[in-house]
Amino acid sequence: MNCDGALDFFATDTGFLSGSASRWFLGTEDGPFVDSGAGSLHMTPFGWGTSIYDYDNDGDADVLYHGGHEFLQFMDLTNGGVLLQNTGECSGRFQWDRRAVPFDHRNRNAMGVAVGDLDLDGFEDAVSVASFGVTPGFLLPGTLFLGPTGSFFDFTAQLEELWAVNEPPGFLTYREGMHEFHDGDLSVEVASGNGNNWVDVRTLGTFHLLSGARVNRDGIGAVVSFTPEGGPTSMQPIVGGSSFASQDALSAHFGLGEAERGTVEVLWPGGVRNRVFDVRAGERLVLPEIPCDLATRDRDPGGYRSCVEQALAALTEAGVIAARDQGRFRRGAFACKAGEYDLCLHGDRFQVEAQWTDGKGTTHDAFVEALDQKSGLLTFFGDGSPVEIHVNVLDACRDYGNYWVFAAASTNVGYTLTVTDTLAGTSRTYTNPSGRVAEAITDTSAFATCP
Ligand SMILES: [Ca+2]
Ligand SMILES: [Ca+2]
Ligand SMILES: [Ca+2]
Ligand SMILES: [Ca+2]
Repeated sequence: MNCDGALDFFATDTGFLSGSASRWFLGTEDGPFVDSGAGSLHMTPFGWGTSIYDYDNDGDADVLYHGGHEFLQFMDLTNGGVLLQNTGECSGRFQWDRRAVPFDHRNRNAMGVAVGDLDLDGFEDAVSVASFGVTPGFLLPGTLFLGPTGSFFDFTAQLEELWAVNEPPGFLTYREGMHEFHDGDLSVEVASGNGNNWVDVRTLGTFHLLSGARVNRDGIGAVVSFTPEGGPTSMQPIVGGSSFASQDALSAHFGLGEAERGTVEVLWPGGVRNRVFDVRAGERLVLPEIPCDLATRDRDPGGYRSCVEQALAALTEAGVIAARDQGRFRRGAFACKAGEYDLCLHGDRFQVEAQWTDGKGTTHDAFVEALDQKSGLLTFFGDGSPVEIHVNVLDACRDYGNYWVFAAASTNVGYTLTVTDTLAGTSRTYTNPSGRVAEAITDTSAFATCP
């Protein structure tokens, strides 16, 4: 809910009647959840069915919930259907968007809630189901026991008396005739949308389709993350039985706000991660489990690459992905991931790294710093030490049909510089022996891998 990389949850409670509120709990990096309270709302109504989704497609998760309850003598009518909007961009602070649920559901004993994009317009719609309904008869103010609580919801609070102390004294009598019960019903609310962009990601586990795969076909248990260009990362778990007696649509739906594209990453049950770059606004992506762990890539690049290639061939053969889409999954699997020792150039395509050797013969990784899309600096000795190598990877495809590697090193330390075209899976290595003044590298035939 606050886009900090730790999953959070929303828990409903009996609200006005118990003095506690439905509220969200924020995950922390090392495990425990923090009760963040109800914030400036003070108090929120009781709830049953709850869905966490980005109803306004602005890039953060909002909360929709319904709830009613029969307490023998009276019935709780406090919750007319509540949409709590995550304010700003993933602030994790919520305000009540009263206009989002214009129909007053208070007389429906709504218990089930599910969301999904019913009309495929890119905005998720909401369905709720009530176990019964009641025509208001003898209404009591809901804050009678507690209030007013100072909450925005005070004025929605109502109770319906079902039984009353009547003649003869000491007996409860059902208030027959005061109100009328009717069967539960289904409510469908279709979002009217706004101008924000979205993507929709359907996870597809490939157990029994690919060797080494472990995940069920719906991808239940996976956590999908989306990072819009220039925006914070939001997460959505694929959950079976998403709320009370309900099931949300099984796709992960993300709002982009005004962003045009972003990166999807999925963490499958068991720990394997897959990525897809450049997912475009309005795209409905089917994301198959490619059971090759990115974490093994550095340790065993050849094994990792053949695992991915075999998986992509098998998925194409099985008709799960189109042959023309192999390239994007390949890119997601192999692309450079920037780090302290890994320099990414030309987006995430080229990876530059170096190892140097000290006077005792021990090798160390060089620190990297990007300058722009085509160049970067490498230092050997850590913070504040002089720049040892300046590297350029130049796109000379148009005129010479090649990517070029140019580098200048002002050192006589021994080093090995490796530049990899992650998309093509080919590397060039340049070595300087210890004690020799390094020569400039002007490799105009480095990668014949255009475009
Ligand atoms: Ca969080
Ligand atoms: Ca939102
Ligand atoms: Ca928001
Ligand atoms: Ca819709």
